[in-house]
Amino acid sequence: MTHVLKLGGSVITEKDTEETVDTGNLATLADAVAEHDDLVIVHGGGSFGHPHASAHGVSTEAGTHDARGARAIHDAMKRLNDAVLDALHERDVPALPVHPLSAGARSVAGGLSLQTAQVETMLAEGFVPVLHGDVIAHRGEGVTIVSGDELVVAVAEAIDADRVGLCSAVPGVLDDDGEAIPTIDSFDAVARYLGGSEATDVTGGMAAKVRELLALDAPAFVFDVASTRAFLEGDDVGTRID
Ligand code: IP8
Repeated sequence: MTHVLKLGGSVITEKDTEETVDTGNLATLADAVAEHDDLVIVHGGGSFGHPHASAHGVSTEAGTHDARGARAIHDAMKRLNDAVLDALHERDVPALPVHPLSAGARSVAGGLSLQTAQVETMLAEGFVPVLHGDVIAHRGEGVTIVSGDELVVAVAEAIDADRVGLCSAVPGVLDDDGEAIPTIDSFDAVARYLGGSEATDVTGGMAAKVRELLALDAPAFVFDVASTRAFLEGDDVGTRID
């Protein structure tokens, strides 16, 4: 059973303090991951990628030709990726980094093409690939941001993943009473609950996540840190999107 697991940026970083890892959450997640194999991890930007992206005016659609700015965003994401890899290696997880800037591009229309032969080969050889939201070359725009959620969808499709999980700061997609909606099978049915994200988030918050996950063949789940172990054990947790 192949899982793709996204570690949300707001989970593994302290979103309001720049470039600060939430070491407690990262340790809990790394402990859960250490008990499983056949897994691809993708992580978001949190207080590493997003402040740099907004400082340089870069989003998934608005690009820059400023190489220094692009590098500042990419380097911040590599620092967070290193922290994730360190936590995994401390627990003997055979994790390897995959940097999307060097593995893909966007067309003029914004469509993402991502090489995944390295991810497939790493998995086949028993490694755990760890991708991250990044800057990516974008025809006509310079570079734009590729979100962890887009990467999750692209990788899950390419490797034909069985299940996709998004570990987020909340226990699922929440309704107006703050309860996790058990299942979502259409965007319109839940659009009224999908507001914006509070901290700096250049990639669109929960609405963009739900749209992307609905487009996937594999079932996707949105849940919190406490449910990650159960997700990896095959349980339905949080909100199921399919
Ligand atoms: O946190 C965005 O990834 P996300 C990464 O998954 C950057 O939206 C570089 C801002």
